[in-house]
Amino acid sequence: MAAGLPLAACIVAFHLCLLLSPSTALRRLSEAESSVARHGVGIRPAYHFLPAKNWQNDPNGPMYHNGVYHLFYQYNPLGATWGAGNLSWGHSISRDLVNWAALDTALDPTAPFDNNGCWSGSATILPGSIPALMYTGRIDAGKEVQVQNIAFPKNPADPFLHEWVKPAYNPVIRLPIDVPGDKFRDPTTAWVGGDGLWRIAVAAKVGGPSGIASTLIYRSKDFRRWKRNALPLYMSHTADMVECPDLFPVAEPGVEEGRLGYTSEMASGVLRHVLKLSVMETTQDYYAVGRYDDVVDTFVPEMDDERNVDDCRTWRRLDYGHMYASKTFFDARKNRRVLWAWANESDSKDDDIAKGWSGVQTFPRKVWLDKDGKQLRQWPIEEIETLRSKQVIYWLEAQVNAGGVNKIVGAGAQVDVEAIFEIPSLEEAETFEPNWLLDPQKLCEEKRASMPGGVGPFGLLVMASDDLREHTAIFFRVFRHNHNYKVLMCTDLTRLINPWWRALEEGGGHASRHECTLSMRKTTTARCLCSITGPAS
Ligand code: DQQ
Repeated sequence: MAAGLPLAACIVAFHLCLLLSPSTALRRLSEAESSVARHGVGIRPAYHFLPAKNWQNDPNGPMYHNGVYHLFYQYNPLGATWGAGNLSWGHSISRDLVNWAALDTALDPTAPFDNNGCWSGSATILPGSIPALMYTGRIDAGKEVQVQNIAFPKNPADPFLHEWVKPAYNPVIRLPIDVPGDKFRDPTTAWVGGDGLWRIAVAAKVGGPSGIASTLIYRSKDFRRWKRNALPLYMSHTADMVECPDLFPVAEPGVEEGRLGYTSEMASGVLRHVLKLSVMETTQDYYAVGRYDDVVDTFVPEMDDERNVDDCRTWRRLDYGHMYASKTFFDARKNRRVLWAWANESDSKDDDIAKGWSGVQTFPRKVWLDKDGKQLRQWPIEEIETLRSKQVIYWLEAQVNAGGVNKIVGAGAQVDVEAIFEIPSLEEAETFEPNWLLDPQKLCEEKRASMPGGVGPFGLLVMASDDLREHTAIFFRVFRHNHNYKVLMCTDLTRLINPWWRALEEGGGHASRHECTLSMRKTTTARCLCSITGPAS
């Protein structure tokens, strides 16, 4: 892989650390891979979590329990494609959220109440330190019926919780009469309200096929018998179907994050919550910061003017690009909230079958409320840095207004990049138009990597061929906004030739037509951390 720098803006110094080498544990799993063994090329990601083979999608039931992190995930044991009826819960464990060991699947579609798939759900740690998994069972009853089930560890004293049992009294929540059979799923982690009752939220479309996208609340005293609230936590008349809801508390600016606790702990100072929804029609995750009332169990988003409470598709995006069905958990080891999400890639079905796997989990990220009190901030957990073994530092001094590319040699197929750009003058920065905030991705599409601007684009070309015909641009632009500046970060994948096709020597020439904004920051210093996986060079 060659990496370079398009110097199209007024940067005078450029500092780049390339930090190489994936986790040995992950690599060990990878090497067992059929695809790598078959083709002898190291094209599997090694920084990101993925099972040894086959399809994975949503992260399920992440938790920290008795000194061990657990990650479950939607997994098709039978192949590299989705396969709705085959879906199981894959299960891996870790001491540090970085090095993972794979266990047998925790839940398989074997019971009458889940015979057509064990779909997404969450973990809750019950009093007595007993973890419980709540998940959607998909029943083939002539037509699809979704229900909510529960499972417990077979041996709660087993430190790794290898085996899980599904009580025969499942389902614990049946399909409501006003919800279509295929629109009732994805229970959240449970929490306790002021009345001492458990609550969970479940995504549903209420009122028939053209009903209302809702997040229903169920309450229970014993975690077995659940009763639906009359009012949903939230509903949208504009979105079609929402999935994988996630409700969690956020610390007000100035309140120590460690006091946040689990969703059930309404620590003083925790006055606000975040509701995250995955919207099926856009396959994107959106969130709002707002007020959750635990007497009536409703969530009222606090909106900026240009966003719409009812249309959750106008809410803030959790991220851009290929990222969906995210889920957080409270990490009691480090007193932080950690987010996982499915990176649903862009390979075709045929490519997935050929390579033998599909889907990665994003890095686990720490999330917290920004000091503006309106948006979340997030950053890969610090443990990720332990994957870095060889550090390569570049200082590039250049007068860059003329544009150009500096080639960095010696980068590997797996790198973390930290780049610092020093911009001596922001005089030329263009004015930011407020409505751009609603869709920064569109802004990236309109102002492509090749389009000159006031300050920017500047950035990195990664996964680049020597002649630069093939590359992925990660680029920045600085805008003037209300006596301050905003930095727009974009990736441009339009010149990407899939490394998998390349590895197969199919001649290349394909281009994935996708472009996205990765983040919008308010500072004049863009700190970016990119993890890049490519074919072994
Ligand atoms: N994926 C699961 C569903 C969920 C969807 C099935 C979101 O439970 O709604 O694999 O990606």
